Amino acid sequence: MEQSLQKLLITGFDPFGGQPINPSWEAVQGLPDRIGTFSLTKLQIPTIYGAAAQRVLQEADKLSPSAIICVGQAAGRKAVTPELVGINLRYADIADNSGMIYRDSSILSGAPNAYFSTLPVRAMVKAIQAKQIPAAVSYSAGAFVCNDVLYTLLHQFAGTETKVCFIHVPLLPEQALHGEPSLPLNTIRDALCTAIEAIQR
Ligand code: PCA
Repeated sequence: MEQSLQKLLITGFDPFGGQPINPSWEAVQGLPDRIGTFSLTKLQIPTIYGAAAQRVLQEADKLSPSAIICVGQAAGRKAVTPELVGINLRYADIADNSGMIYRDSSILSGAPNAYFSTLPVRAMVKAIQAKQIPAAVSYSAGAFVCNDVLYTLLHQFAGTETKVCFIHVPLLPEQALHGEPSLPLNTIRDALCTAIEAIQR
C-alpha cells in the first residue's frame, strides 16, 4: 500500500529592494508537487512586515500542514542557509514593499525574545553539503521580513504538530551585478529538494 502523504507548505517572497526577481520564489515555484512522502503547496508571499506571516497562517489554516518551510533571498550569502532561530525584533534600513521602516520594534509585544526552528536544520545542512552544494546553519535570519515570518510562525505553532523552518538562499547569477556571491537556480532548487528529503519521517 502506498505510504500516506504529509503536507508541506513552502513559500517564497516577491521581489523587493529594487530587484526584478526573488530567487526564493523562482526556486520554490519550480519544485515538484511531490518530494518523497511530502505533497507540496507552494505560495508566494509579499515582502511586507506582518502581512507575509498572515498570508502563511491563512493558508496553513486551510491546509493543516505538518511542515512549513519559508524561503527567502539573502544577498551577500554564498551558501544555502537554514535558519536556527527567529527573534522578536524588527530592524532594517530598507523599507518593506508597503513602504514601512522599523527600527527596533517588537514583532509581538510581550512574547518571548526568540524561538528555535522546529525542523532539523542541521540534518538539512548535512544533506545539502553531501551533494557538494554550499550550505551552513545560520544563527541569524536578520530582523527584516524573513525573520518576521519565521518568528511569527514559530510563535504561532509552538508546541503543535506543525513544524517550521526558514531557508535563506543566495542571489541568482543574473542578480549579482556587483560581484556578490550567487548560485544557479537549479542548484538552489536541488538544495531545497534535498532539504525536504532530509526531513522525511
Ligand atoms: N528576503 C528578505 C525579505 C524577503 C526576502 O526574500 C529578508 O531576508 O528578510
